[in-house]
Amino acid sequence: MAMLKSCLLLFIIFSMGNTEVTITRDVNGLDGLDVDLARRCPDTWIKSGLRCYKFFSHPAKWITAERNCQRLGANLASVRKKQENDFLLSLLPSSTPTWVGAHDAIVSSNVCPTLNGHWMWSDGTVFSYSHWCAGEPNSNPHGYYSCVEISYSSNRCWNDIGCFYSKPYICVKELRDRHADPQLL
Ligand SMILES: [Ca+2]
Ligand SMILES: [Ca+2]
Repeated sequence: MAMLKSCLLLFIIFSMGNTEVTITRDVNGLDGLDVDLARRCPDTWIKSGLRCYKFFSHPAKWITAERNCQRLGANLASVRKKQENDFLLSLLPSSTPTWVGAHDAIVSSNVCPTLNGHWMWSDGTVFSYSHWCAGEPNSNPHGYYSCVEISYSSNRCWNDIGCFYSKPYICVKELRDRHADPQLL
C-alpha cells in the first residue's frame, strides 16, 4: 500500500512537471531555452552564456564576499570549464588574485585529515574542473587553506589559501535557476 501511495505521488509530481512545461510554452510561444537566452543581465553585470558576472575590486574576506554576492541574488563565481576560467580572467587585471566560490569545508586537518581538500562550489555546482597552479592545492598538513583564488602568480592559475584574507571577488548570477531575478524577464 505504501508503495502504491509512493507511485501515485510520483505520478502526480511528474504530471505537474509536464503541465508546467506546457504552460510555459503556451504563454511564451518559445521553449525554455529561448526564453532564457532573451533574458538580460542587470546593469553593470556582464553576460556570458546564460550567466551574468560582476567583478568587485574592493577586497573582502571570502565569506563576506559570498554574502555580498548572495545579497545580489548571486554567488561567488563557479568555474565549470576552461572557457569560463578564461572569461573570468578577462574580467580582472592580470596581477589581481581574486576569490571565486570554491572552498573545502575542513579548516583543520588535525581534526578530520581524511576529509580535508574535498572542494565544492558555493553555488552548488559540481566541482569537476580546476586550474591549480603547480604544487597546489597545498592545504595539507594544516588544512586551513580552504578557499580558492584565481589569477595567482604570473601563470594566473588557482591557489588554495586562508579564507580570512581580503581579496577582490567575482559574483555570478544564473539566468535560469533559483537565483534568477523574475524582474529580468
Ligand atoms: Ca582545508
Ligand atoms: Ca596554496
